[in-house]
Amino acid sequence: MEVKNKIILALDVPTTRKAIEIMDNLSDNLNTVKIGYPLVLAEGLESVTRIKEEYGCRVICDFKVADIPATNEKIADATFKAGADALIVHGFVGEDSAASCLETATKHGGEIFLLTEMSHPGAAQFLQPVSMDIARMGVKMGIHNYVGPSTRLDRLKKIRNIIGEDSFLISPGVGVQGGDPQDTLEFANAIIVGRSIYLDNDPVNALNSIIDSIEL
Ligand code: FNU
Repeated sequence: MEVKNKIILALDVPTTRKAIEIMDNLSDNLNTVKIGYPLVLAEGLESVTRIKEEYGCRVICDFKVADIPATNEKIADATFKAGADALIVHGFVGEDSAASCLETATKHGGEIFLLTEMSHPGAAQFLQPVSMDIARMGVKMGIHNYVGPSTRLDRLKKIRNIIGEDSFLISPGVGVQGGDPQDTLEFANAIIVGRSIYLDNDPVNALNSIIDSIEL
């Protein structure tokens, strides 16, 4: 997966109209976006289909899927039918649940990203003690793509060591949550950025500043 400028835009905006307004200004410098519950719960999975059709970009659906295998399969099926290219899946629910998403993704020619450790402070409470085991589970399952935190680079480095150089690691937490773009890219293949871009008075300039700050 080649991510243009190594930046994935998190489109956590309340309407498809707003997402389109942002993408009209930024799409020249991006080829991958991430769409999650804020937009899809407001506007439906049509928002995924629409963004995909309009910009031809790669869409990663951030649904942090964490249910029993049978339900995960239904969630994954609906997501890929809507046009998603990839789906973010929680690892803590166990191998069978993640495998169900992986199998469904493969059936649709899509991919999954396994979420290891999250970027917010609360991730240290329950998730952190098992996050490296989740990464190891992913390797055992043959999963290629992972999500890890830009807010704890020591942990991101450990995740990279476990999954190996050939795996694809994307990292949220850059900007508002405190992570640094260039430092994160020492371990991650691409960064996920949301508010630092779409909340800026000048999103084009905000995106360009991040691009300028990183070595491509
Ligand atoms: P921004 N996100 C995250 N941390 O922030 N998917 C994680 O550990 C994780 C995520 C998402 O802070 C978050 O939901 F697994 O505005 C949001 O969509 O730059 C984006 O990454 C970060 O947004």
